[in-house]
Amino acid sequence: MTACGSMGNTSTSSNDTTATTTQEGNHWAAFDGEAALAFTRQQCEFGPRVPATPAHAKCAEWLTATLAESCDTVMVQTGTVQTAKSGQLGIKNIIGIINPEASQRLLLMAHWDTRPWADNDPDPDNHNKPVMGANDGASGVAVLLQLARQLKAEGTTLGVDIVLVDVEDMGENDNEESWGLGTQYWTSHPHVAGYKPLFGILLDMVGSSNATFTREYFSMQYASGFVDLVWKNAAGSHFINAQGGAITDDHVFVNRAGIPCVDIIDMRSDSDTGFCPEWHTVHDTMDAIDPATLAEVGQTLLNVIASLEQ
Ligand code: 1BN
Ligand code: ZN
Repeated sequence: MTACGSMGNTSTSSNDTTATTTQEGNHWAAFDGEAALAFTRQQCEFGPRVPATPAHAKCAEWLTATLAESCDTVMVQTGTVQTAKSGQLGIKNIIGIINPEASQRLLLMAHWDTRPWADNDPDPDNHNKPVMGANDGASGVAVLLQLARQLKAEGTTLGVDIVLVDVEDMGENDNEESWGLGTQYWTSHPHVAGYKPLFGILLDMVGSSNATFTREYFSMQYASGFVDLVWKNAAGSHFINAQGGAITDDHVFVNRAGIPCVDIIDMRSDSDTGFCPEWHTVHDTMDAIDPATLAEVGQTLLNVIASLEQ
């Protein structure tokens, strides 16, 4: 296994929370992991963002306002989805658009909802308690909010669309279609008619100090050239240049809709679930978030954007 960040043509900064590797010739300041950590915390301060709760509604307003500080246009897509266990639910997909006139576009996604049930918790008494989702939800959103802020501050010629999808995490085992409901709604109701970015990148569970980001199976099936591009631009030791497991995450529905999409997700070959120990437990809290990992993921996105600019 090879850590891409240690390959040639790179330069490294050693500050704790910007401990990332930038591609040579890259014009960006180092991605600010502490700022992304603060965005993670701000989401958690609302409480679990379980659909149809006041915390979810308040967080939607905050996300919309925060994206509006950095994006040229913000759209909130509303709709209704049918969940596996909780009937029909209203959704909000929150979309920030940077450089709307640019024809070359990159899609960036993360889910902002959190799971109503900590049903992987070792203690069965917690199975009906909600997940805080510091990692599973807030971490990916936080990296994208900080990325948008940096793009606004430093400028880019690329078109960038940040799609924060709702109701990803109300699925049930052995029912693939029950996951990613906000994304499934968005793929059948794109925010722009005929929407066709170059490709997409999904962030999911990108905040753990022990994260391993391997080349996820469905990303390789649908979008291997873009997986190559992302891993070539990867910053730091959490990106492992090896085949990973398969997961029906939001990117699968995006790929099925004809947009190549790569999942950057922390999957663990040494765990029974395939994920980190906090996954779908009441322990998915700020204690499990490491700003250095957030910085590596954000820096990787900056490197990819630099490689697409011109
Ligand atoms: C990822 C994080 N997912 C939920 N939380 C998606 C998933 C789909 C997980 C199927 C397990 C099985
Ligand atoms: Zn989840």
